[in-house]
Amino acid sequence: MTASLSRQAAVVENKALKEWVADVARLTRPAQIVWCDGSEEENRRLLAQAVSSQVLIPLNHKKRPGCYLHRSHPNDVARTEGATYICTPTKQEAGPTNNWADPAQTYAKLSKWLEGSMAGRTMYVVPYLMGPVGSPLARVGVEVTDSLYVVLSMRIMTRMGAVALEALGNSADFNRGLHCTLDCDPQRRLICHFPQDNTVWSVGSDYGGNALLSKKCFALRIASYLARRESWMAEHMLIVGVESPDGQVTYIAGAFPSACGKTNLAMLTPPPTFKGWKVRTVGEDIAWMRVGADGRLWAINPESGYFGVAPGTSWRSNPNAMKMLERDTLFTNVALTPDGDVWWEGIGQDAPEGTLDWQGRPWKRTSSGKAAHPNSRFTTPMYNNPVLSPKADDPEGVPISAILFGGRRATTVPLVLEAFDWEHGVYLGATMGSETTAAATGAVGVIRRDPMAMLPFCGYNMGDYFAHWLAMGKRMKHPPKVFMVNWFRKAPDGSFLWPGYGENMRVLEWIISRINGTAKASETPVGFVPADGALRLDDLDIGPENFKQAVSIDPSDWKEEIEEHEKLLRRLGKTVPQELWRQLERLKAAFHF
Ligand code: OXD
Ligand code: MN
Repeated sequence: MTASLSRQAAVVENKALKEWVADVARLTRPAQIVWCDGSEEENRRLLAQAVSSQVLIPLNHKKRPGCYLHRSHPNDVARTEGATYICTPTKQEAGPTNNWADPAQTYAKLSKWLEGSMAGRTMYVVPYLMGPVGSPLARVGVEVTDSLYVVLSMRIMTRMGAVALEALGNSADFNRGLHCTLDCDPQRRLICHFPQDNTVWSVGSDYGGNALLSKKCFALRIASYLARRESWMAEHMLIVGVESPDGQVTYIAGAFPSACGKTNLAMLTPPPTFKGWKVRTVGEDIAWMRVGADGRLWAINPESGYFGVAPGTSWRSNPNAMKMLERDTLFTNVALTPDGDVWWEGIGQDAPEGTLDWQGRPWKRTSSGKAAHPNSRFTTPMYNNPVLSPKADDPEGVPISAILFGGRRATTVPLVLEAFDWEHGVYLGATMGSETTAAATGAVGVIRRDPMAMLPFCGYNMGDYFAHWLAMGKRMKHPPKVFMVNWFRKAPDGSFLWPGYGENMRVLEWIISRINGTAKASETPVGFVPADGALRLDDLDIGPENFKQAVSIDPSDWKEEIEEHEKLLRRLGKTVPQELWRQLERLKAAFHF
């Protein structure tokens, strides 16, 4: 270790942190240790290093100031759920939806892989704060990593450096994240969580969700475990504030599986006919929520940046995102145009001649493959978002009036559906299904049950998670109303029945009117749907027939759907709360099945 670097470490006074970092260094044996302070100067230095070591390609700084392109290893382009483990003392604690491994054996196995793994390389220590400074929900994590890409991404995604050390003080209560890229070999790739130790060890991948340990690993898998123990919630949810023309703001949280439009909904631009309405983003991926003294559910976004899916983002689908991406953004696995700009499928114009694909190979419109990887991403500070909510940095967070559950379903699930009450809402979330996307490795377009969009992210037994949701409902005097939404329903000819994107404002307006008790609904066996004429369709290019289909409940589809619900509850086993079985029976009886 050089003298200057040891001086940096010396200013860190937290004994538990220093000891842990020393332990990791003894195991991985780096040539040097760099403690990150989160300063501008440090960022400039690390960016220059990333460019000279070809971790980042600078983009055209006239067109996109402060923007860079990163190309990941072609075998490392998405979260790898098969290599993701929950390591609890018993398999039962992890439950049937998680891969499980014994903690002691896993530490031993990974320690062998990690022995001397950073020899000749730099080990970065990245302290970070999840949540606004001073929030009762905020928590500290420290990620030790050998990846410059991870450090630069963590600086965008979290409040990183001195601010985190200050929040930590002398406490030993921080998430211990150890990340090592190793040789990026899928055979030696494991993302292991030790909830009892508030620890994550991730090796063999440099991809976002596997390697930015603040995100899925800490803020969801580990935090969901801590949240149950401490009576709060860590959820895969966006948070938006919707302001009506009279200035009333309603906060809504929404759980959607990966790559199902959370970022677009969180930054929605209302259509022209919704004059005076504003949608502002508090968060677009993760919500931490607690019951406030007023008996309502209060939410913060623990992150400070967005790691969003690039393909499909355009001036039409998400103009706010396009503005946000004009500067200070790291792009991963998008295509590169000859003038040093980025391109992806669905960006709204054709790729110019001479475009290179996500692996740097010449690409033509007639090429068989995609230019940008379907899971290519942008990493950008939330402060770039032109519609960022002024509450995004508020330590108290925002009070949630509605929770949405949304999947990607071509059939069965209506455009919007209101649950009868909290318990019924928990049932709808618990049994929701969605078509798989490119966000994780594996087949795309297959319907899988993804309870509360947390299937890949719940750090403990799913049945116990449902019980926690029910218990949280009992703790709230004013629980949010629960809705199911589906922007992706299709007509028999395969076309979408609903235009989606900004037009989803119409659904949000109906939801807000239901909260305020002013909108009409029709009761169906599965919940309330908008009554005829209750959801505004003015200036919209879809016929009333399409809309009718989009909100219809087809008993034969629901017969199959309910069979899938039942299979899921059986598979989850004895931890599933009786309340959910009761809901299933009620649903069957309502349909006379
Ligand atoms: C994400 C995901 O990156 O859910 O947010 O995969
Ligand atoms: Mn996500």
